[in-house]
Amino acid sequence: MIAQPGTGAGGVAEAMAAAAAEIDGVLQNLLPEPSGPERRLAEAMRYAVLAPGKRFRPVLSLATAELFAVPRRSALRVAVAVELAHAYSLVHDDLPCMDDDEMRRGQPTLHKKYDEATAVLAGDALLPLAFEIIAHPETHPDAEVRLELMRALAEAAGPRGMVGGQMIDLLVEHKPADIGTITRMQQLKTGALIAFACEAGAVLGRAPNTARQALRAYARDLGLAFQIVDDLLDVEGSEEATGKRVGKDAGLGKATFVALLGVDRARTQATMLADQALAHLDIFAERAAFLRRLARFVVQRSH
Ligand code: GRG
Repeated sequence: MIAQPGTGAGGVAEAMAAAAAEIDGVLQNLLPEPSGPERRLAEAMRYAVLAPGKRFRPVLSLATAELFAVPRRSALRVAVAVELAHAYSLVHDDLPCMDDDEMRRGQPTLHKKYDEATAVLAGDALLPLAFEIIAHPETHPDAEVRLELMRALAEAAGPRGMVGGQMIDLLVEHKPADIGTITRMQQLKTGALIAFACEAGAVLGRAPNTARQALRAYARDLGLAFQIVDDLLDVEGSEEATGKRVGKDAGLGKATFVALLGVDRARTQATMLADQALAHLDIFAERAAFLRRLARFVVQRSH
């Protein structure tokens, strides 16, 4: 179990840390061991993935899987696949041809620590590893369930997901963009993988359609709130807390929720979205207590 319903609001950080430790244990086992002439690749993959991230997306997968009594081993494999896909996107997002960042998760970005070609290859290797893990029978005995997970992850990562969102992101740098464009960009770039993370638990548990739709709606609102807070942290946060450079959006003249709405309205909007996310969990009653705490964590977080 991630957290008992009785855990107070302050318990969310501890519950997330405990789940993150479990996720990291599985990541350690499933990432390739550095050996042979290609050992540099495995070292680079481990450097990027095992760095101290929040593990927010895999924690979401574990929490939704718990709603449907999915065996922990299955849920952890999918959770790890989600984190690998996320880590790949961060490695590529940081490259000089993208955001050109020097710090991530409190340490030099992968291309700074190693080199650009190694960072490209490590990112390239992380995404197929995610699919390889899902495709393995240990993830779920039913091949149709595994196939559905693979299709959904492909959609979340591809042109109708993260990569599509990244394309819009690059196009709106130094250009005015309206709230509709920014919302679409964030739904693809950030929202799609968060939606996959939430729905994956329901797919593993062969949940009824109503439950899946509720989780999709929760994830949609949560993903947008998460991104707005990410934009706010770029303005109000510190490099120490976030582990990455701050103030870069304004420096680039980038259209973000904060640039368009201002800090106060952006915060109000994030809180409203988190409240909306909670409303979608009503059908799960007390069983969704931890998912509710995660929604509150999203708007209260400082990193
Ligand atoms: C496919 C070439 C190519 C690039 C992919 C999609 C993409 C580029 C990058 C998206 C990565 C990114 C910066 C998304 C914004 C979402 C976001 C807030 C990321 C940071 O997530 P956290 O805060 O990070 O969960 P940690 O380090 O805690 O995991």
